Amino acid sequence: MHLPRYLSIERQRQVIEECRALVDGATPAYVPVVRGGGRMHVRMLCLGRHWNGKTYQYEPTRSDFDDRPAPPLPPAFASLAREIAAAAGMSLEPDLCILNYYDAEGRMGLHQDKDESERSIAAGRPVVSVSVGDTARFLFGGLKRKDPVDAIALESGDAFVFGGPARLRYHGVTRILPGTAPRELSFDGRFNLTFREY
Ligand SMILES: O=C(O)CCC(=O)C(=O)O
Repeated sequence: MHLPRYLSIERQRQVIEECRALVDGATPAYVPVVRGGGRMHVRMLCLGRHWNGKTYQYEPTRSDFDDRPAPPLPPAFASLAREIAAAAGMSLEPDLCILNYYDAEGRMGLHQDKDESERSIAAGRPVVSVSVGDTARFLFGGLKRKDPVDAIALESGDAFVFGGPARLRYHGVTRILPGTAPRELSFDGRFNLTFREY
């Protein structure tokens, strides 16, 4: 479910402020190198639990990078995710968030979010995605990699929720449209937060 402009400009501003502080904080965002050696095209910071790009598993500390513990999920972020899940008619008890910063060259290949617990995925607990800043060209496909995809513009303040039978649908970001963030935000690039329940 796509919830365009779910966040007011004021709430977008608050999310950006918090994200900026987190990605440049004591445990900063970094560019993951994944299994096979490829560098991702985002700066990533996992909150609550760390997603290890080498093992594709969650862990408490960043053993693929600097061994620092994953910073906690801020309570205000967790309640935002619960609120959005409810607005989409679903329920989520988020215990982790993957926060990604995309610059003008940022992108993310088509993938499934399937590293959370079997219980969570089987229950169809949704992924709640929140975007702020520049618009992204987001692809949302089917349950198989080769299924047809819809291209959706995710704009600043948009939420996107996929759960239930859609929980394992392939998705990715082909490009960022630089300079499209609302001018009032004085922000270049894009933050995307995906909240999940392990
Ligand atoms: O940036 C987005 O909209 C998608 C992010 C994503 O697919 C992920 O973090 O798994």
